[in-house]
Amino acid sequence: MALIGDKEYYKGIDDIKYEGKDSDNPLAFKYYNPDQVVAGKTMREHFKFAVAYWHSFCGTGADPFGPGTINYSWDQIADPIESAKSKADAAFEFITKMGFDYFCFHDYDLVREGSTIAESEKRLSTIVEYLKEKKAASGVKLLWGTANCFSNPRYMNGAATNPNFEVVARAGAQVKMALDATMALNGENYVFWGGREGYMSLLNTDLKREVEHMGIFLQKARDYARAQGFKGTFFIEPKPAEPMKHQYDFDAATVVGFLHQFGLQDDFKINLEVNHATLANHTMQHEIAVAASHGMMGSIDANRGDYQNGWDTDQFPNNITEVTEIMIEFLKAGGLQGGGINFDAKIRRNSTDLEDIFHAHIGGADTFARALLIADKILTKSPYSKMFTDRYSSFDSGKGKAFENGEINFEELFEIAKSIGEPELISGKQELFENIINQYI
Ligand code: XUL
Ligand code: CO
Repeated sequence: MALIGDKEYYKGIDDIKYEGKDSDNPLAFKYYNPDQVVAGKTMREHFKFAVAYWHSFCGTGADPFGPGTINYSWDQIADPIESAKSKADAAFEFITKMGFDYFCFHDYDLVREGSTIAESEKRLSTIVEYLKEKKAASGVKLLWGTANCFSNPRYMNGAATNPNFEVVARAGAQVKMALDATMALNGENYVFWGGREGYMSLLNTDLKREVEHMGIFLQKARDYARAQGFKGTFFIEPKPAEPMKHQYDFDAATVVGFLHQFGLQDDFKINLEVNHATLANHTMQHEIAVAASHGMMGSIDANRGDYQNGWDTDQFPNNITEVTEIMIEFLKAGGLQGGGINFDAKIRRNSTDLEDIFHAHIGGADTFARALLIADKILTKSPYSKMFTDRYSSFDSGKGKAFENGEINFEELFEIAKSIGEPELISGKQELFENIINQYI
């Protein structure tokens, strides 16, 4: 067997560097220049790009119609710890070559689950010790950890929302171990994505009771981690459906309400994923604006969906117009609270060359970088910001201001309306707004 730790996995591919937009080198950044300052911060600080362990080192391209097309050498290693270490070596080599600072994981992306809780715990703590060394040697950090409480058949009826308490307890044990791993690796945040927290049929589902169980579960998880000294932020990642017909964390607005209902609003923020927004019939811009309006814009899972179908294709971002509009909301929100840009995206099943995973991440990072540059120009150099604020200028003084301050009652509104007569029509100028975006692209 090859010497674990000494092997080069992505042979022939050097560190990816910024070469500028005129470079024809497919293995170079054209726009992502980590140290370039835009809107007061370096690109590296704005984005905190992270690689998703599950897609880039576990995903084989298998789909319901056929097996995977990518063979990872570490999957051939029978011993779970040796396999996990080999995978970690590859992961850290890749992240370092990309020049990114972060990774994200599910517990059993790191190491195969054991046949008992005790065995899983032992495996996790062994690989966590190894990852500590890898982190120290490379400077790569953990953006967030999470627990995969959706793949194992035991979770087929849900994890925290399972109608069987035994499964809820099992999920609690798993989340405890994932929290322990995240804390041991100095994870900056912890994510809850309610993979099977939802239902297939209301005929057999007590929705109110299940949502309450989820609220209590999250309170207890928070209390445990805080008692252990975890200072990071918890994120909920909304998704409206898939794998369940209906998922409880439907979208940002639903999650905001849920967090307030269970007193979680001070510890939790939202991790928004582009493709999940699409599936909820929202734009990502809408989701960011909703989360930001509640001070909960925590982190982003970057990808894109396919607008002709209705499932989670997790493609790498490449749509400049879409991401520019996302970056406008991102900058207006003052960036992310604690999180970063995690590429929760996978290469296509027929992308089978070693370098394809590099092209994918380069394209994703360049799309965000280019969109950030454009959005910053739009907000600071174009007429956009003035047009935007001018739309609301009637609330900046006089009676409008008094209304905004809550100082005008309904009788007074009635009198004001009578004295004004019919309000004039003021154009929303949508086409001009859209033209400005295109002009700056
Ligand atoms: C699934 C998804 C997950 C979460 C983490 O759609 O996005 O990978 O990001 O569990
Ligand atoms: Co995600």
